[in-house]
Amino acid sequence: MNKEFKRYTVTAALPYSNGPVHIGHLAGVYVPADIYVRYLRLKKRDVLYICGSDEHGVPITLRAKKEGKTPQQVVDFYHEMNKKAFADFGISFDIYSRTSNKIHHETASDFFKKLYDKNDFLELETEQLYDEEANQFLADRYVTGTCPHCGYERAYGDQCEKCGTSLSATELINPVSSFSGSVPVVKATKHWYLPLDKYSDFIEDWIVKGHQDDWRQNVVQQVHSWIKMGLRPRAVTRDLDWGVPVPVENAEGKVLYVWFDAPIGYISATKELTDDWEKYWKDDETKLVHFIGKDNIVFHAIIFPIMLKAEGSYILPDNVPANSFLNLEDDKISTSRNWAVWLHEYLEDFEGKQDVLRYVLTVNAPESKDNNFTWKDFQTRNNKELVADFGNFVNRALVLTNKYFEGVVQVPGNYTDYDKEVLAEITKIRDKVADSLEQYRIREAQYFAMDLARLGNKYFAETEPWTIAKTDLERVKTILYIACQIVANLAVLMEPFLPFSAKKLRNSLSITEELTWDMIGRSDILKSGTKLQKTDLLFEQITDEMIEKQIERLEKIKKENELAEAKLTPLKTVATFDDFTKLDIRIGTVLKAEKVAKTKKLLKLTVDTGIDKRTIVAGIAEHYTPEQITGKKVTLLANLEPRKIKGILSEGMLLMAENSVGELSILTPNKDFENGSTVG
Ligand code: B3M
Ligand code: ZN
Repeated sequence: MNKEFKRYTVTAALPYSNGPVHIGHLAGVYVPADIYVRYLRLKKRDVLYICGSDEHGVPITLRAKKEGKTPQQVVDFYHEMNKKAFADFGISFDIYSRTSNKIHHETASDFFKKLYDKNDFLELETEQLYDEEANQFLADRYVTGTCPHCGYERAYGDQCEKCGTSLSATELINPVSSFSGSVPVVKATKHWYLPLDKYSDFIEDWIVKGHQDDWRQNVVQQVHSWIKMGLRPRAVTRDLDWGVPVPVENAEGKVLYVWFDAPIGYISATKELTDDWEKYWKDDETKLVHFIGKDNIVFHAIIFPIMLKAEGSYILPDNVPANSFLNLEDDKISTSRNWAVWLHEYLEDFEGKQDVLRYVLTVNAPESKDNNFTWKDFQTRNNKELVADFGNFVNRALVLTNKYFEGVVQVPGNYTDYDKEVLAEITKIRDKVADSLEQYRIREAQYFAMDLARLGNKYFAETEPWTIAKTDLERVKTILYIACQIVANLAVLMEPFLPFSAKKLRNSLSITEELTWDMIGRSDILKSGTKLQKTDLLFEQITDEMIEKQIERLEKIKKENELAEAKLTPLKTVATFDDFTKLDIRIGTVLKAEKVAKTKKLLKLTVDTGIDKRTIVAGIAEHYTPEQITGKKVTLLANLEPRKIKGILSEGMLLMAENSVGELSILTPNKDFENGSTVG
């Protein structure tokens, strides 16, 4: 664990290029990995940050089918879109490659071939689900059905998203083809299997015994439970026409399983980046780290390591920090339900505020359990922490230096004990941040880093340069010198977390030379005599209006989803014309309305029916206030047998419409008809 490494290969899960990326992606994988990598670069470590689009697999072909496009058109579109979104948020990949390119096809193909030639695969003919209408074998997401473990009715052929169990399509109860909607038949087909069972002891020794203390508990536990259930051979090929063709004879119409080729994508991307790629993958002195989401644990902690081990010349990951999921406003983020904050959309409304999102996502990073993003919290964190703590301190240091010393950093006088204490604190903060980062505790690291801004504020509160300036300008030189050093230290310390703001700070401080992590803590990062630049505020308030706009957008989506998901009430049995003519339906006007005491739902109405004025008790109090309904034209059933409700005699019934989510609406004629008009 304490081994010194010469270089680092850091990977972030390759997102499928079948849709845009959202805040859940950023929070779970790309921001934490980016923070870690930026820190390593500041430490002057040799590091590569590898990512790219995962462009194979059924999610892509399904999306293509839905959009009436070819798979290639789909991946081309989303690859560019996501590449740009990541760049816009400062995710500093050394390469953002893609698995549909040539170098990847060759690399994945060679990898398979090598294991094939060594006889590492089992070649098995098995019964698979087959769609006779579409002439297609149905693996993975081409088929849905009931999960044999938890009973969830929409489990996929490769995994149940409810209980997380990894499945094979033939285990599903009542399977249905996603292609044609038909019930599949079973048909024999040949595939190559990786015998995971042979590597069970290796995985157990390496992870469950070897990494139980330094890997995240969710990862170790998941691996452990897989081992306990017993690893089984797993097919690494599929009958599909989109993917890397299986590079052996008699394998027409077969491609590599997407989860076989995708992790090899990390290797091909490195190859594409540098001729020197082997030392990042095959040298024991390289630390390999996979940042992933929790649904990818088995692939990165069991299957890919077994592939690497079987191949024989590769290193294994030193850690696999897997995050849980981020919810949005207490609801699971979902692409199909449009329940997400899309990165490209965020930038339309919050231009230039990438760091605010990075910050808030890191504060709420789902490191040990699922976490939640709310717009209110986003606003509060920005206004209270970034603006009030961080921005305000920086602003005061710069503004006061401008005010008293024309923006020039002065030569400090003698330090007081308190000055020395404050300066010493910077190094301590740096080391705490580094310690957390080295252990992938990214949210804790950011919290510690913000301590430096808080330290700056405290320093001002204790020293009050604005008061002392009246009597002792010499002392103010020292105070502002120290304050500006803290700002300069923040420009380095915060760079991994808030790269855009760190850059702004460097500009404000006229820093042009390179700053490194180990310089943090020095009291002369910023030279005396430096002239500060005039700059804008580092962070701005986020207003209620901005937040309400976002909340309204989500409420609208929620409504649309509820309507789409709601079921209409089924039709009743036949009514004869005679049944209908018995009903005397009239137009009336509500003269008076009041709540019925001790009930939630009831209003007591006085209604002018044209014939008489009568009392009707109606169950509409949750939908109309007395004020809203008074004076309204309504439609009522006038000859309903009177009935006592809560001790009040109700003589008739208001006719109401009810929609699929249970909202009620009165029925008002769309011309101004007099009371007593008949309806029929
Ligand atoms: N594309 C799954 C996902 O986006 C997959 C990751 C591949 S990493 C090699 O969740
Ligand atoms: Zn399940």
